[in-house]
Amino acid sequence: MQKTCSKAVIALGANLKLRGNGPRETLEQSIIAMRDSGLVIRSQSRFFSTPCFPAGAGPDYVNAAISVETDLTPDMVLGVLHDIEREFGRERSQRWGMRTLDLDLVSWDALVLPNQSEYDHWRNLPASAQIQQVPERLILPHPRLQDRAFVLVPMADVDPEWHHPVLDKTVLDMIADLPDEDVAAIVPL
Ligand code: A4P
Ligand code: MG
Repeated sequence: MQKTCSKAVIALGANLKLRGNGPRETLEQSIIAMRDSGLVIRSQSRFFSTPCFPAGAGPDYVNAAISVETDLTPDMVLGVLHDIEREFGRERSQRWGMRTLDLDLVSWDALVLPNQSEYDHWRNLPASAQIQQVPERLILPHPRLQDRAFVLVPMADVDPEWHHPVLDKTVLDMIADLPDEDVAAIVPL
């Protein structure tokens, strides 16, 4: 029987220079590193300039998304992403702090991890607690996905019809739920 691959979306973001390269070059190089690590890249979004969240906390970001196919497990892919973040100079000093490279695993088919109740806990965490509490385990889908135009707009380039297994909405539905000004602020480079 033929082995079926999983399909996942990875969100990329950076707002600091690294070794003389701007954020866009860093994101481009990280995509090559992900490919070299064995992820099969099905499609790649445009690059977008996005205002820093929280507002005023640093320079604008460059964000993008890729859709990948893989035989690896979700935890193995997260390990690959962490290795590449390290290779590209990421230091985890502050939650939501400035970064040379952030790679988040956003979706994995219709998988909810580690289970629905823990996913609900992270998704419903009040904003004040989000900056202090960091999950120790992989949470899927990414619990802030639906709030973030800088994730959803690039994701719409690579997997617009992906269906959120808990919220029962597609990527395009989640974008339509965001304030118009949040979406308009995500500008293709
Ligand atoms: N973790 C659990 N689930 C996941 C997942 N699905 N993907 C764990 C990635 N990591 C996951 O992540 C913290 C811990 O969550 C890790 O140990 C990981 O194993 P992190 O990447 O170290 O921390 P973070 O990036 O600060 O947190 P998070 O939740 O990824 O934050 P966001 O939502 O990515 O915010 N503004 C603009 N314009 N563009 C951006 O890209 N990014 C952020 C980071 C803030 N502001 C931004 C942007
Ligand atoms: Mg992250």
